[in-house]
Amino acid sequence: MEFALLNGEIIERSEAMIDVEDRGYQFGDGVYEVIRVYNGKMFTAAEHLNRFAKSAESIGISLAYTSTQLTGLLEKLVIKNNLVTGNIYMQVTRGIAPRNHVFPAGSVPPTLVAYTIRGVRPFDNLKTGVKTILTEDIRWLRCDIKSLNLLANILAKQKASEEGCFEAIQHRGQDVTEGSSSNIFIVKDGTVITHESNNLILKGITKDVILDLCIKNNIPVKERTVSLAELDEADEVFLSSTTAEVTPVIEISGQKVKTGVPGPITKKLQKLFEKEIEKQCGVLVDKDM
Ligand code: PSZ
Repeated sequence: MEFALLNGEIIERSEAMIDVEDRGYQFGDGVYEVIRVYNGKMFTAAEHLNRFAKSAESIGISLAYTSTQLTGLLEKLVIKNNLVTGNIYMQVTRGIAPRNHVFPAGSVPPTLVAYTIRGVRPFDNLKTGVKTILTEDIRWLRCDIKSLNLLANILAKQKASEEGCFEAIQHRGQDVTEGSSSNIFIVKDGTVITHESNNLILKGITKDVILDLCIKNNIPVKERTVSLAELDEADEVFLSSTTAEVTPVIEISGQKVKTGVPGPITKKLQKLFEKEIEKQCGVLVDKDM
């Protein structure tokens, strides 16, 4: 039996029901997080819960739980569902109210939902890398909020999928921003470069782990805007996300990145990232690389 968390209570997932007038359903009026679980333990849980609280606060939703309380509830959910390797999906919306763009008057309680999804690490992609396309970034100017509104991201990802690619790399004019559900990095002359964390991208938890690993291991790293021309001429390109970890990008819009195989710095960061997982979650048994 699978369980879900609904407003602080762990119940059977099939019994977790949401009203049709939930503002998440009608307006996408809410925020979410995806947390990776390895060996039954949450990876970078504090960082995800901190970003969750920040996203909620930035749109005026107040969470009824502290990060410590939420951690406890999610740990309980992981145990109840016997989750070993997979993800926790969690979202909060502005709650249930008669349909109106204006926030509901009075104190409508937010709707908080979490459930788990089983899923092994993406070994094939990690090993051989992925193909990508380029697409104009048509999103709003608050991409730092992990909003439930994902239409532009979905359309970009669908376009990539239809072209046989894993991800769409978005750009605003000549500036590379991020993937539809990942952060983008290039390596040039030994330096790792990725977009600064501002309103134009999501401040990825995986991105921040990678930046930290670079600094600790004397790999030169810079956070600044990367142009399409620089992407074109990069020695290596990789993407990062909670589920994709450090995934090599071997092709962009039909053009190979260098010789079209994962580069040495990308592979080094994959190893360092694996060590970081093991530090937090214990030895990985299903290592394949
Ligand atoms: O399962 C999946 O496909 C996931 S889990 C997380 C994501 C995808 N994407 C997160 C994300 C994003 O949606 C955008 C627009 N930019 C960057 C990221 C990476 O953020 P982290 O590293 O926090 O997952």
